[in-house]
Amino acid sequence: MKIKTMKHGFLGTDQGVRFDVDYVKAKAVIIPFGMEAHVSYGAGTKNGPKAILKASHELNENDEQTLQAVYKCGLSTLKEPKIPKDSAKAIKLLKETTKKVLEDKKFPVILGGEHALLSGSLGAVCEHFHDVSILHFDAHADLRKKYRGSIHSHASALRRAMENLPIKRLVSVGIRTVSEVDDELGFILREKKRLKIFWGWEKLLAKKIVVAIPTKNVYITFDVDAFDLSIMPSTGTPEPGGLTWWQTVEILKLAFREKNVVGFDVVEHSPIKNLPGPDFLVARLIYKMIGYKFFSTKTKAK
Ligand SMILES: [Mn+2]
Repeated sequence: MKIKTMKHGFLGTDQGVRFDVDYVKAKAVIIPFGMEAHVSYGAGTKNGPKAILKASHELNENDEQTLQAVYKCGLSTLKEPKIPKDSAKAIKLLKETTKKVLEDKKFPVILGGEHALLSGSLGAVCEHFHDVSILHFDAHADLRKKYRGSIHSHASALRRAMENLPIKRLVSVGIRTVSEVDDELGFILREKKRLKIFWGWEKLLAKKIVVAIPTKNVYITFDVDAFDLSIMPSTGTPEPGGLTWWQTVEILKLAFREKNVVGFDVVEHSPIKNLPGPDFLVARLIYKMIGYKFFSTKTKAK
């Protein structure tokens, strides 16, 4: 598979300083993938990657907690491909792309797009690494057997992963809505061992969450509707009672410190015109996560 990168990708250039590197030198590779085959309510996740990249151009290069210039790890952004309308084909394309990035010993960062893309990125991760668990942030469990006739729906994303891939455990954080139909609640009640849910109403302690992950290798899948809708309204099916910024960042920081995070996606961002705040939030989240991957979080700004 041939890799095509884009100029002025994640972080881009500022005042003549280029913040990205050529693909061969990159440690982290941004994969924009605005898949949108199934829509439950609000449409627009296909515009997610573009809005995130645009907002990223306005970010400061230093992380304010570690004072590290995160881009120095080596960032490269792929050109967004033409995404097939057929979900199975789209998933296959993302799987091949992620596989190539992993084979080149780089860290994949997927910008969604709808949650259904997980089967592609995680499929590649599971072929490359043994003993993988999922750390999942979401308002929804996404464990339906199928949804509105489709097995590839975003509402079934984690169910597909649990059924089709050798996932050791799924640890879901911030869940605050489940369905009784399509065997979602039934699955949750049955799969006590391979599944741990930290509900949105619980006191979400980072340590407790990270300890629940049994393996060293972890893939993080982050649905932006995990955040409270007051700070993250730009998503198709928002739910009240979600996570705050620092609460989320604390959990991520510990996960990256204690585990070998092998890749992550950020999905379901559906930008609202003339409301740039959520675009910035998502871009910052991604930049922070890359920083946590490549830099020690032991040093702190005073
Ligand atoms: Mn969701």
